Amino acid sequence: MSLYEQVLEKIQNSQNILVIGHENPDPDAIGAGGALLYYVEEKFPSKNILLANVNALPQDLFFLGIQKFSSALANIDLTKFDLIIIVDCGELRRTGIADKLSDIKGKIFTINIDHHDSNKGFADLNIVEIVSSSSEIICRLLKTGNVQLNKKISTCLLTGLTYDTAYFTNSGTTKEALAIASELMKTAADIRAIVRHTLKNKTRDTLRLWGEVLTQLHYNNKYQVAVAVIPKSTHIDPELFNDLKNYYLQYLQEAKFIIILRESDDGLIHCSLRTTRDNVNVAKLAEKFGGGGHVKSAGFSFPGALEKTASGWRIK
Ligand SMILES: [Mn+2]
Repeated sequence: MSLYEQVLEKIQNSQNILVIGHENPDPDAIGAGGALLYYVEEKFPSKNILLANVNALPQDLFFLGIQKFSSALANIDLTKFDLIIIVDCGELRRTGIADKLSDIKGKIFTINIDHHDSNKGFADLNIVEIVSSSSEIICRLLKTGNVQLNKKISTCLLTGLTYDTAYFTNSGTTKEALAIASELMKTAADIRAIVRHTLKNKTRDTLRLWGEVLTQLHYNNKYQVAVAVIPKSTHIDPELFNDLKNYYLQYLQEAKFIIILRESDDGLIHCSLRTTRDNVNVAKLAEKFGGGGHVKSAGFSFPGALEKTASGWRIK
């Protein structure tokens, strides 16, 4: 039996299913999780299924219409479930409840569905494929089960695929990803709603914040790296910051890779690394500092604060 068939069989044989995405969920975590949720709700109405996260559902994704969502994952009693499916998490800690999940190991069956290179397979059953998005994997899973995709499921999946390929511009934009996008369009995925709600949804304040960050962009000639700094005082919503690092800063032609340093309220500096170059692997750099991610998109965090100096910023 293939891994896909095993996942489908586990779902069929479970009554209470919990689907978890990574903290600060992005459209792929919610899209992949949401598609699973809709599939189970429609195919098995008598089962209980919940999509849960340690953070809130981003407003940009309300248009997906997901109702069975809880942002109280940290307080949920995991022993009430007989199957836990973790989507789009490169490492267990990305769930935000790694300790709780370690406690139930061997007691409750876990499935890990993900597309991050760094994923070492932390669950009882692991489907890790280095493809455009977790949504692409869920799409293949549902096709294996001959699931008739409808508008809700297709829109969820295309949301994840579109977002993780940076709207079909990054290296995840393979012929397979485009073929799946085309199939999802045939099953009524609402690409116009996806673009309107997740891309063309910026406010004047957002553009001004981006302007501030871009104005202070540093460039290091020796390493050909561009560094953007987002101090705590910017009060930038992490969601607004995602677009900046995933799209706009990558338009920079001269940089081998970009670094975004974001200071957060918890005394940490979050360092995001992005590259569009074929010969640069930012995951390796992130791993050196205890982080991880993809070859082209990775990150790590460390304790510290940003201090403004006459010539720019320094880390305290
Ligand atoms: Mn993803």
